[in-house]
Amino acid sequence: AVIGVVGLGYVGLPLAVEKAKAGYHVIGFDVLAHRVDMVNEGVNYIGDVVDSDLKQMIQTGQMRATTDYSLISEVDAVAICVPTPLDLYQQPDTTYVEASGSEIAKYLHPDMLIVLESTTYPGTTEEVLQPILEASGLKVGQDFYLAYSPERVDPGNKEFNTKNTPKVVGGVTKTCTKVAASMYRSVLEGEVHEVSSPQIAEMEKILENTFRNINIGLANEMAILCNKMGIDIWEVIDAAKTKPYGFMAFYPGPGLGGHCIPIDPFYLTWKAREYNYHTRLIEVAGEINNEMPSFVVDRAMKILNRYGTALKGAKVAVLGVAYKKDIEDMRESPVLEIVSLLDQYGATIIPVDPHVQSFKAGDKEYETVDLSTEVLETSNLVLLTTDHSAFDYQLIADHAKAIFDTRNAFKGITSIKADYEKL
Ligand code: SAJ
Repeated sequence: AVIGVVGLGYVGLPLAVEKAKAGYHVIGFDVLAHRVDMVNEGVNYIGDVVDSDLKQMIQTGQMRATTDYSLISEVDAVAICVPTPLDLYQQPDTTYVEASGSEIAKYLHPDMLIVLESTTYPGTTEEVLQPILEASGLKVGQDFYLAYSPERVDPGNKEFNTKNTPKVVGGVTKTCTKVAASMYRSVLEGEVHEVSSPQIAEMEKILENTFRNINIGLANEMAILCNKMGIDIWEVIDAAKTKPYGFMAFYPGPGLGGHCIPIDPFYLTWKAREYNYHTRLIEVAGEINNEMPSFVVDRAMKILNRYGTALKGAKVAVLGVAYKKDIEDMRESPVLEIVSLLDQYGATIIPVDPHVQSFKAGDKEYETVDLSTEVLETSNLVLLTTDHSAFDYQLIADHAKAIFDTRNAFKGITSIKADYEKL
């Protein structure tokens, strides 16, 4: 059978490789020609999330990519893995889903399966995608099958990947659910959990990520309070972790990054308004998480003041700009806001990140530099914002003047010469 994957990004590319490895012929679709070219050269531009087998899948002809959506007519099933961002007004932007749906509708044929994988508000599959597909004249559940199945890619996770992570599938009709579930069972190793509608599957994904967002917000609020009370929040969390049931550790940090956790809950907030409901918990957690960058800069200012050094003119080494450890993704990274704030205060920023070459923060471009004793010794303050494994924490501890650690990254380091403080 031939499977199509629309959208060759963080979700689509690994999924396409897994489907090809399972023996399907895979056609990857993307509107970005340079991405299509890179896939057809076996070049993986998504980092560790994509299995190294991409090149082999291309060489054996098992997988190929194209910008020509008319090839949808050749596929038996298609997974839509396009972005579902929030627009400028914090409203869900489903234009990519709609555009993909319109393209697919042009080439929709009997018995075809379409699965939406993009994280979105409950109702999208049936209210937005289904009408676009049925405009073809084909009827869902009879002529073609439509389901929703959320992606659960966790960048940097060495244990769980596209293949072994359990998958939830909800079809518009029972037949749709069955057809979709059997397609996933033929590709994935993990459990395929069938639910009674796309809305259940859409909502469970939002619950997963909202759960993380709110609990990170709790950890951040506790960190702010513990700082005022002179209590080590990290020791508190490690102690709470000894409870073997009913507690799950989340940690404070410099803010909430990534293209999912900070964004997905606001899909629910937006939809809830339709029912005149105000998702207060989500909004308050969002306020707390969004406050962390300025909290970090405020703490940095206080440390520098101990040396009579104003932020203005201070040299601040910012260690780690990716949104979380050991990945190169910068999307929504809270460090971008921290860098922009430091710049506004007139600090000189020395960005260090082995996974990121250059980035834009505020309206300025930055090039990262390598970590060196020179960088450490000439900086007034070292801000540890992303706890990459590649950093030599002992070197930093020995050569930095002052360190503000937002990730408890030095927990393994016993001797720290620098003036050390953590979140
Ligand atoms: N963070 C904290 N404290 C924590 C955990 C995370 O500050 O205790 C921060 C991270 O530094 C990062 C942000 O939150 O900036 C999000 O990190 P994350 O690990 O929750 O998530 P993502 O966005 O890389 O991927 C998550 C997946 N991760 C986990 O569940 C661990 C998974 O929830 C989803 O598959 C994915 O979002 C998605 O695509 O929805």
